[in-house]
Amino acid sequence: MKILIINGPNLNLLGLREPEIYGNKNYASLCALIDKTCQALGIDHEIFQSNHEGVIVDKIQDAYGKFDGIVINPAAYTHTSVAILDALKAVSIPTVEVHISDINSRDEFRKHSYISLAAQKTVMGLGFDGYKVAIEYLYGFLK
Ligand code: CA2
Repeated sequence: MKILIINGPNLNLLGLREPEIYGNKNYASLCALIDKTCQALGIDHEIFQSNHEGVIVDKIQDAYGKFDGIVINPAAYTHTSVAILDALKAVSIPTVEVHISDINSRDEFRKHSYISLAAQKTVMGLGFDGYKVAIEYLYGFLK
């Protein structure tokens, strides 16, 4: 089993600001948690981060035939990107959406997710542990 973990814009800056929302750990420690979770389950994985919508679309297209599942935190593109939604629908790879914060209890504009329309499940509000929950769910779904 091989899964792709995609992180969207500014997530590489985790730990720098807004610790009350995203915690005080940095992106490297998020990647370490993902590595540890995948290793424990015997999952082959790749972590990918980009600040660019088209680059994320290209990565999803390129995942076709190479990955069995996707975990994605599209960050701000969650609320704007029909292009990422369409790419996920086009490749039809089982996908779990994850958010560190609870997007339903923040700004009004964060309550809508285009990505949810292509996701098997959305995990939110669990901090970094949400990635663990998302990977474990995807593992159970694909197994
Ligand atoms: O809660 C999440 O995981 C989000 O996807 C994070 C996005 C936000 O736009 C979504 O509405 C919810 C923001 C990621 C940027 O994170 C920061 C990193 C460093 C400093 C401040 C924010």
